Amino acid sequence: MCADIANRGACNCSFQGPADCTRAASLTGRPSITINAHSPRWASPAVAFIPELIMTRFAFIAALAVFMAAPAEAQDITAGSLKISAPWIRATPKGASVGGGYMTIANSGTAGDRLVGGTSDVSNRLEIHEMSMEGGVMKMRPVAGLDIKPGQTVELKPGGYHVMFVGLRQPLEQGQHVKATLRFEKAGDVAVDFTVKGIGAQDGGPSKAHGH
Ligand SMILES: [Cu+2]
Repeated sequence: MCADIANRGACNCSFQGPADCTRAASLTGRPSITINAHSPRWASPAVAFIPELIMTRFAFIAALAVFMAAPAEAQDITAGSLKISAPWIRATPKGASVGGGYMTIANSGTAGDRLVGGTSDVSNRLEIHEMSMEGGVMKMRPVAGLDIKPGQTVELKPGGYHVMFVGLRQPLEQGQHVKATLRFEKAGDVAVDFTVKGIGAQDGGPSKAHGH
């Protein structure tokens, strides 16, 4: 049964016969259906008979593969005299309503600029927050803006300033990329791609009691 394909190690023969195998192979344009090994639902002969579903699923997995092949680290972004480096956001547990975003913003110009807000694809709002120790307790509060003076490099990091994705519409998973737009008084709107790092990621400084 489906010996031709099985001999090439491409079909796990979870399909029920030669006809199914040939059909599935021709649908994908090539016989390497190694996805079989990881997707139990593919093993159902009933599913295999629905070409549209197969194609949809295959296209989805292909898209996912491209997505996952994206660079692990986000690129630096230059906007006017500002350079935004290593933007990252911490992964969130299921059901979390907020997530913290961090980056370094350097101003090489002769005029100051100010981060005043932004928007994101994954949350209802994007706020600028400051964390500080108050009476031995780490607290955070929203601020209207964050100045980046001429020649200054401002670090947004756990335990300090950060952008807060408020009203998350989905959990943030490690390895994902989150698109956001940061608004600066002078540089204007700047598109930033945040890399989602692990829930325990620190990259400098403690980040306790980081909830609302
Ligand atoms: Cu916050």
